[in-house]
Amino acid sequence: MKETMLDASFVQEMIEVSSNLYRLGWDERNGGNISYLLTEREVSRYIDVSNEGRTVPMKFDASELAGHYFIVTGSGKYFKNTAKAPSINLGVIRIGDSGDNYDIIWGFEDGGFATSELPTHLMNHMERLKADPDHRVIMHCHATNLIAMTFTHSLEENMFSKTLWEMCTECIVVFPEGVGIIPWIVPGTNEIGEATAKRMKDVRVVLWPHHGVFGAGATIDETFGLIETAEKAAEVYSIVCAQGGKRQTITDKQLQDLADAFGVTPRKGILQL
Ligand code: 2HA
Ligand code: ZN
Repeated sequence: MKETMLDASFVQEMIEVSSNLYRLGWDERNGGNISYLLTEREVSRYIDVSNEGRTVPMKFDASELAGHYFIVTGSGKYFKNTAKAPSINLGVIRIGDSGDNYDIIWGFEDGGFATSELPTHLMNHMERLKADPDHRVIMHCHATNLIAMTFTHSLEENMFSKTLWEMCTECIVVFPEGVGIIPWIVPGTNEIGEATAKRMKDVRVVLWPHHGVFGAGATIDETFGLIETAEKAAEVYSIVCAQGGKRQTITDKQLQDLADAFGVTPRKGILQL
């Protein structure tokens, strides 16, 4: 029997990760969105890519990504429902040659569209592809403790990054470049996309204060793992504060020793040695 799109590993990965994000409480209601860059070869194994599909206009210039394929979560769709109705909650899109529209070539079967955060996703993909030729995934979620920290902690990036590094030994190894933080901006806009993409030039985790987090990576697993690690550090921070604050910590010298042992370079200006 011919394989269908539902057999594709990238569809299965999207289902698994949306279910995990929901189960962890980071994507309530229609919260969160994911986009995953695919090759034409991966897509054409399951469907005829010469079909134009439904064309949807976009209000920004994505011509750098013309002809690129992505599997994306749907606007207004609930991660809770992805596993039971993948072809309604997910879609495969191809960016049009003019860069100001996309074709839906699979999915969104109820007439739906790609995520409302598509501007941020595509702008982030453009930046991350320049920084990392293996880049493929952008993931947004409402990670609870990271959001909470944006109310109680300084929003200065170096201070925020340092606190996360201190909360779990693995953090500096997983995100040695630290985190980016943009100002509060209305979601779904080109403006928030531009601000996020600007930070994505040199970091793979960007916080949206009082809203959530964006992560970037080469695979779904790696990107999820990155967000999971930052959120775990934020969870430890919440518990440390609830227990009355730090009495001891990982020192700057120990953080540098960790970086040396794992061959990573911490963002300059954070460790005071
Ligand atoms: O898709 O998370 O930021 C819903 C959101 C918007
Ligand atoms: Zn959101």
